[in-house]
Amino acid sequence: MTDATLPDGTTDGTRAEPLAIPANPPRRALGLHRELERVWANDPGWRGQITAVNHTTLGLRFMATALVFFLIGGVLAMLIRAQLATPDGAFLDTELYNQIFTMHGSIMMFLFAIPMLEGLAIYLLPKMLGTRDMAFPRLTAMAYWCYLFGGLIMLVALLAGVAPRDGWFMYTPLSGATHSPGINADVWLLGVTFVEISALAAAVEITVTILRQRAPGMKLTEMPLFAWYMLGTSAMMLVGFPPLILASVLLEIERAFDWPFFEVARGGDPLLWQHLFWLFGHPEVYIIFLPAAGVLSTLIPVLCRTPILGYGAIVASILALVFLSFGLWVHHMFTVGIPHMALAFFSAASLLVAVPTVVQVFAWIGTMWKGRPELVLPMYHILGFFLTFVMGGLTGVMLAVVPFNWQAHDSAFVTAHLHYVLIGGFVFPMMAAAVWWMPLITGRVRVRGLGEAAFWVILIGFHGTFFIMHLTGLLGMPRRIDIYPGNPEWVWLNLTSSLFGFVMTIGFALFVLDMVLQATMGQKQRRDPWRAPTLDWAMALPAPGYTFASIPGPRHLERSANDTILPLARGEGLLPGAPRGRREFLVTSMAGGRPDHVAILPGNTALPLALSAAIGGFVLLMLAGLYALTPLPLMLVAALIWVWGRGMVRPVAPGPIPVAPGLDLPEQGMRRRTLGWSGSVCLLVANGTLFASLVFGAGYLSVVASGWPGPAAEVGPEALPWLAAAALLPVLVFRF
Ligand code: HEM
Ligand SMILES: [Cu+2]
Repeated sequence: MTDATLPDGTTDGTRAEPLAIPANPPRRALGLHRELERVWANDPGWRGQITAVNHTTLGLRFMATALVFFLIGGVLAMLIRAQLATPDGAFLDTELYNQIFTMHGSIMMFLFAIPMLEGLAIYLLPKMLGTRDMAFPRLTAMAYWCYLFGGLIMLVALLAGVAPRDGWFMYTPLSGATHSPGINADVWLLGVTFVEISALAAAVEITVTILRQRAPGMKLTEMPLFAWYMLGTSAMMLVGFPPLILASVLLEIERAFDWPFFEVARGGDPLLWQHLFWLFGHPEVYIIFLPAAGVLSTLIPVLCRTPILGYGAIVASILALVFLSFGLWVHHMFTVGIPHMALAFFSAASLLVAVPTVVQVFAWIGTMWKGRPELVLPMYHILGFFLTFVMGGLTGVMLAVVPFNWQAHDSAFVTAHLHYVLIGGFVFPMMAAAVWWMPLITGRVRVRGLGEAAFWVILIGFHGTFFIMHLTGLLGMPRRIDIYPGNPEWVWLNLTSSLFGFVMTIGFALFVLDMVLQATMGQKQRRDPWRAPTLDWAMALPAPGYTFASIPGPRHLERSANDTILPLARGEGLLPGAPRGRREFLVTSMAGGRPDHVAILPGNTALPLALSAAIGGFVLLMLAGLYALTPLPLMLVAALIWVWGRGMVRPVAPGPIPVAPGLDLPEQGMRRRTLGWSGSVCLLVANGTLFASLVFGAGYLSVVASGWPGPAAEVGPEALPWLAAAALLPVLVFRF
């Protein structure tokens, strides 16, 4: 086992002095570019569509697909507003209306917001951190296909009229087999869980890339704030998604095999679903908010030409939000008959979470105050965020107060609140991000005018639509009703709200048009238009798939992005080019960012697509009720995982690899704490949370459910060990 030998003879992680790594001799940039393109490019033609594993391609795919789902969710929203424009509704019957609002909410939360932030992180993080790709490119590709297939299954169900219809949070007993016959609810349970495989995979990727692949010399405490936000987000995903995956599996087993987890009469309890759902659901809103806040913390200092105020305080508030948001879930259940002590605790905790959020808001305002804000389009969207999100936050504080919550629960006031925080806290920052990074993606700049007009139309349309819904809610209008013939006091308000809804839709259409025009006809631009300091701009535009011709070293981190483009393109950084014809990048130590070893990545492959398709086969057989056939795709999954594992075993090149003058590093085969090791730790955390949720469920039912433990299920205890053994089989095959 050889340790990394640094030019000063020290080994990694033992010295605090700044890392001094000499530059590599400069080479012809074009030669380097060609060498790297040969190794990193996607396969040509349609093959490239199915075998690509590169983060630039996949990040863009995630974002483009999420945008399409946003537009579909927006059309459903317009159908909702059209229906609510008049008391007797328009053309939707109750069944269809229920399917439409359930799908609107589910699409926006699971198929738009989460994949959009994953796509942004996958596209940006390697560029911002100074590495060439995400830690596990094949996993990124599998995540994308699982997302796409899961989303398509739900979309086809909507078009076939069998979409879920029990609301985006699918409360039992409504979503149980008795009250929700047919496959509608199963589409949600299996479709959303399919998509969540993608989210967990992305969370593992993001965590490991941030902790193990930063440019040499980039300490954890000095990394771009966007990386801190994404680290907090991915940690929350690893812990927050398993409770919902477990709940969905339990409800699907109850619906398919009649095991009573949520049925009171047979020892279950419907509130168990609510606890497990909101243990995921509340953290999810911060999983959506944090990346958006990360965008603001990245753009505001650049647009104000001054360093951000309170880097440390912002990092502390991110960590506080990560922890606090797992202690609030009951504020979604204040009306279900919770003991007053618990109500008081969760109400106080829900008020408390405003503190770390406000710390960030004041840091941004303070930065704008001490800087010279430039009023360009991204700043418009940032100001739109401030106005809308702060209003949403304030109604959130109102809803955290139990007596008010008891009045407003399940009313249009709550719908208004959630749109103020989701559209204000996520969509506006994402629009700012789109305008900001479009030049990096396309190598083209936009023409002023259309985007600015779109902003104003969206802002006015949004507040016209949703501010009024606070009022209809306070006037007693419940959410999720398709007609309201007996309430004349809601008529004008709803009509006005719907008209503004269409105004907002026109605004979003203009925004998308502006982006399409920029991508197709915008003026070509080779350099960063914002004069930003972060590494994501230290490359020629549009960003190449391999990102850096040589990995930025400590000297490059101290200079502005524009000044480092050429030295890096000429190979003066570390590990220049691809002399061994392999996809290589550096793995660095977790805290100090000291170079540790060279990782070698797999190339283009269709394996991720095959694996996702096999999982999709299992989902479709479950939906069709062909349970006896389901072991077939599962065996295929196990076989493909085995092939995947085989692909990770590589011959070890003799001796360390030269990455810079006087600095040779071992490759991954000679290291124990590889990226794979870090990835397994992340998976163990998610697994541990899944198990903890199971223990929570058993504990909850044994304490609360009157009929627990209920009559023995058909599949008695004697079968369980065999089932567990069967579940272990893929792991054992993979391990050995
Ligand atoms: C594009 C403009 C949008 C409009 C006009 C809109 C409109 C609406 C309306 C009127 C409802 C209430 C349906 C009802 O209770 O009967 C609703 C529900 C909902 N919306 Fe939106 N929405 C929009 C965008 C979004 C976005 C961007 C998100 C999330 C990122 C979102 C998430 C939700 C959720 C979670 C629900 C609850 C669904 C349920 O009750 O099951 N919406 N939306
Ligand atoms: Cu909440």
